[in-house]
Amino acid sequence: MDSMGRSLTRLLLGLLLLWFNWCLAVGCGGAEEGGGAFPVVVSTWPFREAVRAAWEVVSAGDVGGSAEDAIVAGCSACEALRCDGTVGPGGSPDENGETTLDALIMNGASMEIGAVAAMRYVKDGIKAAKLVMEHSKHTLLVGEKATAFAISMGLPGPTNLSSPESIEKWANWRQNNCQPNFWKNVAPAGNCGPYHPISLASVEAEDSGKHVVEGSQGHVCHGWFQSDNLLDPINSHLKFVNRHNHDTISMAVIDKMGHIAVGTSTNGATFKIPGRVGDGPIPGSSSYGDDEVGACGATGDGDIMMRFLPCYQVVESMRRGMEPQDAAKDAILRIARKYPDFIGAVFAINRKGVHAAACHGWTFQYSVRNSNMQDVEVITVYP
Ligand code: SD4
Repeated sequence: MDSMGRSLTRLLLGLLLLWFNWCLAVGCGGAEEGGGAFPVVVSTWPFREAVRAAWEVVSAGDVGGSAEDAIVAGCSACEALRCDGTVGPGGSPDENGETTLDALIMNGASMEIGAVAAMRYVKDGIKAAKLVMEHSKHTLLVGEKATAFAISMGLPGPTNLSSPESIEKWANWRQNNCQPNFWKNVAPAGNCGPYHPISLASVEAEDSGKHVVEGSQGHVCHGWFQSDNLLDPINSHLKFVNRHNHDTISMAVIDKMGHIAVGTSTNGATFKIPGRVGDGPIPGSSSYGDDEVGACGATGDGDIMMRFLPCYQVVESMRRGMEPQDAAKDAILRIARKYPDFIGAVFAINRKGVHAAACHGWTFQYSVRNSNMQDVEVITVYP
């Protein structure tokens, strides 16, 4: 065999090996329902433009772009469009009227993560997160220090992240005596503060009073306690956790090589206490992925959800053999058992591309695009 023949043989053997590895990674035994059509992009909510932007990157050419680049393209599109007013600049003002950003990106091969939390004055949340992952050995940077890092690495800023809409929303809330809000066990109630803690003993005494009244008068006292935000912090909180003030984009991409990346971007919860960090930049809470298993994205009440790391749970359940549907339901149930009133959702996708979702307290929608589809498809999930 001449040297050209030997090179050709080596090339063919190399290609065979690549194909074999890919089969090991994603399976070549035919598509399962909803699976096997790579690349694939999944995102929370009907964020069609974001999914299209990610799809364009990951489906381009023979090899396609990387899963990480697709995540950045998709989440950046949502930030630029200010999806639902809850992603990117111009939404979810905190108690001071300021918008801050939480974002995370994860590489499912190396398990590297970059994240920024409560980042001020920079509008590119997901790009800042990717800079943390690629140019530092850290995982999470916060506040103004995250801002300084992002600007030093070339992102535009400092920029005012407020919009006329966010300022108007905040002004209305101030006019409404800063109600509802995220405080509990503080005085003065029904007011803008400054707040001071009230002793838990006195709350317990009030609570036992409540039970006595309930015992003697049925539910007559219910309305009275609902209006008292000191004694009913959970209900007062729920009044303003809904689709349009509490939302996020979490996205998972499996590229043509079967490599997985995930990302999340959000401006968090409206009227949060300044300094609050949601689940968005918390690894395993808002999103998580592992090339060997699959990925997960979450949305909802981050203050509750981050206590359970639902996306870590989903991926680890799938690693132990659960189907995406069961893993998603299980993660949501684990939270609902402790917080029956919580609002949230997760989607799950395994490495074969089979996807599912589960939700609690609201109707959830997620978006999918794979090579079997002509365009993004939106799937509705009921609690
Ligand atoms: C948070 N989970 O900050 C985020 C944002 C959100 O649906 O609302 N997600 O709580």
